[in-house]
Amino acid sequence: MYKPMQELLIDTQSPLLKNNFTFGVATSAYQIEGSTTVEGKVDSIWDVFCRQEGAIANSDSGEIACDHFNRWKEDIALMKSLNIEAYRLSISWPRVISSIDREINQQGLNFYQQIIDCLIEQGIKPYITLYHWDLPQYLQDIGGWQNRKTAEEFAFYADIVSQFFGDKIVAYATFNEPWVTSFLGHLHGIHAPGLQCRKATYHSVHHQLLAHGLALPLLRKNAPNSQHGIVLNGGPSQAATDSFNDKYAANIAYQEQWDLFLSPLMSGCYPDTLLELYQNYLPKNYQEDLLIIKQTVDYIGVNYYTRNVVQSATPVMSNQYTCYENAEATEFEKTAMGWDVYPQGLKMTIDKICQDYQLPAIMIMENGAAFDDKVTPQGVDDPRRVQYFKAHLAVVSQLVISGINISAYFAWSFLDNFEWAEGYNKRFGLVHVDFESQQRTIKRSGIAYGDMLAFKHQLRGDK
Ligand code: IFM
Repeated sequence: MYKPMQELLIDTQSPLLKNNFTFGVATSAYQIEGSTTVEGKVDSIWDVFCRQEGAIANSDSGEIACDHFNRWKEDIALMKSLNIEAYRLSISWPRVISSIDREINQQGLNFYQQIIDCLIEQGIKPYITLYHWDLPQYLQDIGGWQNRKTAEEFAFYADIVSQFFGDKIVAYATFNEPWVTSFLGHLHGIHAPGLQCRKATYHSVHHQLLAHGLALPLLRKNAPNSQHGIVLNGGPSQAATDSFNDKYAANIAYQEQWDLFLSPLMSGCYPDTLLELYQNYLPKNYQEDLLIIKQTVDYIGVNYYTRNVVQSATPVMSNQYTCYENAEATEFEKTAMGWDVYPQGLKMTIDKICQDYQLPAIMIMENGAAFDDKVTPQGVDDPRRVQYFKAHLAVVSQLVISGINISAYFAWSFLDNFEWAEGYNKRFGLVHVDFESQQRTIKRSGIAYGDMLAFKHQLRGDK
């Protein structure tokens, strides 16, 4: 009998090896699909942003990406060969709703339907993210997330998608990492739409939260047996020094990453400290929306990669006042993104958010690392990624043993893909992609992930 190597989850008693825990892989539409102008798909803000000179490393774009639009069958077969239990993909809004007049693009819906049906046929559970950053450009043209109407349009889009797929989807996520869209896209200007404005940032936060709140009842009506939630990102914020200013900065950074979202979502109010600083940047009458935003969710998704080491900064411009910046932290191993490998930060983060809020189940919706992988005749040996997963899975195990309700873990990412402003240089995949030939090669980490799942299924006596 085939004996899978069990190098990722050393503790064979781990609760993660039980049936009620799900292991998956994740991707997002713009990062893998390519075919950005076919079958009625219109521009997203990322199509437009990538055309701006200097916006993306190496002038890369998602135009071809992993050509998943044409290769999805092969990709699902690869997933199946790795014993993957669940696949978290995102739907491209501009593939599905093609104009400001709410034209529905049936071809776009059909594209996702074939994928979802194929996943179900293969016994892989589909998880869907409705917004993974590719806002239709026609909405950006009326102000994007700065305009309340975008929240209403999101609810319409969520309604259409969930009417179409209903309960076939195990879990819907309204938003992926609204912090990133708001802060990297509207304050730091390094993501689409490339703005640098504090007011735009807080409007974006509020309107995404409102969109979530407007969509949730529709999702529940259309897919009463699916789980519904939202996915946030971040880690612990640690002050670079013991100075009062750095500690203050670290606290604000933490609150903007977590409390700015969790507090309205779970408690129906924005955090006092942030209101004192930034109330004027929120839309007028924002209070009236708080009741809509606070919906019961079935889960909170957490994307964890690293910690943030923060120091206080001098304000740059009055309208983009930012009191903190990331500090260079040197003592930990770094990934190719320059991020510290810091598995204990996952525990610190989850312990803290569970202490501060009454949370439903938690799903780790993304976790992973970029390294400079090389293909050799022997394959792609990525021991540091194997080690990264091993260390983080040990933490997830610990958290579950300590009584925290974590029900799923998704590795980011299934395939090497378009890493936003970094282009194709940063490889996060369990599967290596040669972007010239589109050749896929399963990395050692992918084999290890597949072996862990083979072991789990053997242990559980699955066929
Ligand atoms: O690639 C991204 C993903 O789109 C969102 N979460 C973080 C990943 C790595 O940067």
